[in-house]
Amino acid sequence: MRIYKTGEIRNVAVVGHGASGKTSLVDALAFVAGTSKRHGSVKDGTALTDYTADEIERKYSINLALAVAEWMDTKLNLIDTPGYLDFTGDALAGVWAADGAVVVVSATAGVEVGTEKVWDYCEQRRVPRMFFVSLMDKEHADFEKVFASIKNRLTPKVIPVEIPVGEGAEFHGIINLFSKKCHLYKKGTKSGEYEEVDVPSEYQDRFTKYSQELIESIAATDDALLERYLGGEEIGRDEAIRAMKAGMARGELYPLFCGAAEQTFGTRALLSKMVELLPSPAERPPVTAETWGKVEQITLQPDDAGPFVAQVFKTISEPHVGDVTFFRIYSGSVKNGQDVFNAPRQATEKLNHLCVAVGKERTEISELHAGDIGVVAKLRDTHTNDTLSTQARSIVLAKIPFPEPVITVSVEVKQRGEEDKLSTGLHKLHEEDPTFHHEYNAELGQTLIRGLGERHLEIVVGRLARKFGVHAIIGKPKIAYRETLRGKGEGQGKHKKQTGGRGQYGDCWIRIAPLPRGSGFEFDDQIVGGVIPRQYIPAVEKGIVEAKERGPVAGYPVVDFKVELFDGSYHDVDSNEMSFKMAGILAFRNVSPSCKPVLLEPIMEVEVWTPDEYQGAVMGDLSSRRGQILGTEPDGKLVKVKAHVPEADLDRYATSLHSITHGRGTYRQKFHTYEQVPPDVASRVVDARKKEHEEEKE
Ligand SMILES: Nc1nc2c(ncn2[C@@H]2O[C@H](COP(=O)(O)OP(=O)(O)OP(=O)(O)O)[C@@H](O)[C@H]2O)c(=O)[nH]1
Ligand SMILES: [Mg+2]
Repeated sequence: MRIYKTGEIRNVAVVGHGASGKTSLVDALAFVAGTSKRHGSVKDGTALTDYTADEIERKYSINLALAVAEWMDTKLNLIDTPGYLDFTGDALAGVWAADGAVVVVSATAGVEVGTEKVWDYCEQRRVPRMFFVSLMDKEHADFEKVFASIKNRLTPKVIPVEIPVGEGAEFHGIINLFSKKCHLYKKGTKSGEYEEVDVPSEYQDRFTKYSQELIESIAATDDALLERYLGGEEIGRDEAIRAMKAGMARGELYPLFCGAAEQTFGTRALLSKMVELLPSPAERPPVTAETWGKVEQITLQPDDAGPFVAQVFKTISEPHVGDVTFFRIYSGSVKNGQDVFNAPRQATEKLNHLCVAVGKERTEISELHAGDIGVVAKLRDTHTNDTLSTQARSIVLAKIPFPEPVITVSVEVKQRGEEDKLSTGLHKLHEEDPTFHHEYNAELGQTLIRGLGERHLEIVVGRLARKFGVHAIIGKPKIAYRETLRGKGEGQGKHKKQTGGRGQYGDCWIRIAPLPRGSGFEFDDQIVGGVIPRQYIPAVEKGIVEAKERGPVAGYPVVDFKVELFDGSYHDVDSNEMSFKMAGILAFRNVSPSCKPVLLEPIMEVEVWTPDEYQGAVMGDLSSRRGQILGTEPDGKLVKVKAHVPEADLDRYATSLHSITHGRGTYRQKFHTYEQVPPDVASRVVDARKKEHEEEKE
């Protein structure tokens, strides 16, 4: 592959809902351009950008992957992204690394949840976009309906540049509104070849209508052009394309294309328009960054003359290779074998075997220019979202705002003794994938993993087994229950032991009283007259603090109560700290069961965003989870529902919200308070806890 200069590069993210045909499209584009020698398919497991074992087995994309299509002396870096929301972190990363996007919308399904999601990412990054209506050859394909759904749900600024000839099984050509020609695909077309003919007479009316709409939309974005158009002047093709490109850069126009990638229909026109309408890195606004240490804001121009700065937007570990790092250069150029610097990690990295990736194949290249995307293997200390620069000019880019995890499960090793391997594996997987998090919760005695969905976490567990040889089992996270004392009580704790020689003696009297929720624990020393010597009083407190970690109801920590130490006695010889600590423990154990102990559970404050047609179902579901609805309010196009829900009833809530709202609902939760568990629920918790203790003993 030859070396491309900044102006000859287009970085294009291919985004859309799951199964809209992105991977098939990327494969077809690279094949039709001639850069890839084989036309692969998702069904056969040979698609260029679905090459990992997981993807081949499941037949959908999990990781973003790169392909290249060399077309019209331009290098199109195609970034294929996964459509499933569980892997949406990679869709975001793909958009971040790109300068333009092709939003793929299925001709049968129209705009879906995943389309809206990636549209938001493109809005955040302000990348120019074009639409591709895919699967035009599928039964029930409906171009008009899809066009209307884009208009209604995404943007009124969408404008067709092509219209299909036939739909579904009849689909066999495309009329191009710019060239005013019709491309008819021949039977057995392999690489997008077509016959160019005049617009068929039965399509003349539609052609006239859409052509007029197209030229009016373009003219409307440019005053001078509009004036000439209204004056009856003809606007030439090149001029119209220039104006359209400028309009797209300002977010005023979104052209729409169509085709059937599996049959390579519509691929040539799309390739040409990606080159002509999407910006090169040099045409994008400069990005801001900070110098390392001095924290001074700087602006990076996509120019070889600038300092080398690149962002790692993906790391993937491959069998027999190790970590492979994908990076996008924002400024400067880089040579094969060059030393670069990862400033926040203070690590020098050598870019040995600098490569360009086409699917799983990597081709070594001697240099890459500003704006290009490169791949390198075996960096030692560089992870997703890191910035690479040079020691002389250490610079850090703003991080890619990866989404926060929404689902938590516990993991446990199948085989004892593999705990260390588990924690190393989880740590490595987090460095690769910032939407995956893990922690060890000492109170629960569980390792918790968090991600964007159940499918995401299943994939993580699969990787643990394959890459790190750790077999882990997914389970339900435990709930951090508490206990409290609702009544007052009083009593003694006496520890006395006489075992020949020096004995042990500690004796104390305490009063327990409840405190308001959230107060924790208070210790009140009311000893007078030295009935317990000063030096032993902290020992009594220590004993109570230790004992309250296992409450009388089910052995959970006891909170929100006060202990008054008001009496006791001691022995001149046998009393010591240890004995008074024991006395404290015994006093708490004696008195607490009579203080109306109850179980408390964590209550979460939950905010759910849903389209209003699902509001009733969402609220009904929250109520059935013992939730208390606090209120609803409109928030943009959605309704926000606020509720207090016990954490115990929120297990896998993300999954049910997804199904209730057909994937359109999102939610956020945070800890609110502890509240008493209703008696029927409490008895179940107590029984389960007892069983757990018995199992532990076995
Ligand atoms: N009829 C028809 N089917 C297609 C076409 N393109 C893709 N498909 C099929 O549609 C399904 C989804 O295609 P993919 O290319 O995997 O879709 P994707 O958007 O990459 O899916 P995710 O990776 O899950 O987001 C596969 O079964 C393809 O064989 C097409 O042009 N025509
Ligand atoms: Mg795919």
